[in-house]
Amino acid sequence: MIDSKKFINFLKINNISFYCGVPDSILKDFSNEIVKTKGVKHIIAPNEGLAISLAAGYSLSTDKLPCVYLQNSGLGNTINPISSIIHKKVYSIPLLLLIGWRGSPNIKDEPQHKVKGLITKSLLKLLGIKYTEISSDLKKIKNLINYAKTNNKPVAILVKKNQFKNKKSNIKISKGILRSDFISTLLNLIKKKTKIISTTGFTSRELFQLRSFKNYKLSKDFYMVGGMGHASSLALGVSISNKNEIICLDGDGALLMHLGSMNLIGHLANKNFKHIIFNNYCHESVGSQSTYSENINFKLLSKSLGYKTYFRIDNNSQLKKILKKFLKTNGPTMLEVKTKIGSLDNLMRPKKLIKLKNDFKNF
Ligand SMILES: Cc1ncc(C[n+]2csc(CCOP(=O)(O)OP(=O)(O)O)c2C)c(N)n1
Repeated sequence: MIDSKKFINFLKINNISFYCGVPDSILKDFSNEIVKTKGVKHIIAPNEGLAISLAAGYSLSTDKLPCVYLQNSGLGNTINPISSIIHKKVYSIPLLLLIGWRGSPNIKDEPQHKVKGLITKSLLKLLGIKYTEISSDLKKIKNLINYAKTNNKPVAILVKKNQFKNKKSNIKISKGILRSDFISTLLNLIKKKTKIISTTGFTSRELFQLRSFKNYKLSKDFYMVGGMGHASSLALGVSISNKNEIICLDGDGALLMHLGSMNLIGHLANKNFKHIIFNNYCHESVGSQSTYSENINFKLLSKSLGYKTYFRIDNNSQLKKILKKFLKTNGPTMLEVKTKIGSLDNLMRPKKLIKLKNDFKNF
């Protein structure tokens, strides 16, 4: 097992002191450790493509090697800036990628990770990125870093599950209501034919678990097990050609990942579209790293983009009253729910995805 603190020290010795990326559960300990490390610059980016561009800008202004960390599911977001800016045949900019390798062969994982896991190495090869798997043999990594510097090319280190030691991190104290309390109340109030599209991470897992255990039979859900940041666009696509009420359950991290979807919703969505944001100011599902969303005014943002109304729930005492009002409005409407950190115990994961899809379509 690799100790994140020692690994970051090793990178420091190799003159790497700029980090940016999108959080990942495999790299949780690593990113938490960077936050504690003095003398480094650390930026949590809204999506992996932007992290690449930030790092490229840093490299241009300092001539030092930046480190970009990401889950392999975010490799898709990096392909454009890597192939059209960073690549040896374009501007030839060196980067060190640290990639959490979900779905790596022979390790049990979810279907959405299996697909990307199997093609991760091939994708890196296609992009011309030399890589190695992390190990305690730091000489290999040192050689890779030197290769990036001398050839002005991106290189990558792949990290499988449980390769970084997982130290306990302090649980943040936060205000608001529990996501699961909100979902239970919502499931009791929605109409029979309402469709819910839920975002990646704990939101989909909690919705699935509450449906399964409490046997709420009304409505059918579509769980975005992958495709982080795409729930609202998928929901918009469903709503345009469907008369039923469509509710998108989103996270602040996921919404910020592809914020352009809000503009489309404001511009195009019909009155059946309702957008709920669980704002806990962090990526709770992968370790509660900040999303920098404390200062966003979702009221002004949603109104300026064409949403008709905006509601906010801060605590349990307001929950039912405001939720009922929100459900009665004509969309596109936004409801921001200040959500406190904490999720159901023994969280389940949506299974039998093709059946779930067919149920959703046929409902
Ligand atoms: C493209 C991509 N990047 C990173 C991840 C890893 N990931 C899964 S859930 C999640 C956090 C989502 O944050 P938010 O939307 O705020 O929801 P919360 O976890 O707080 O409920 C992240 C970063 C991913 N699944 N896909």
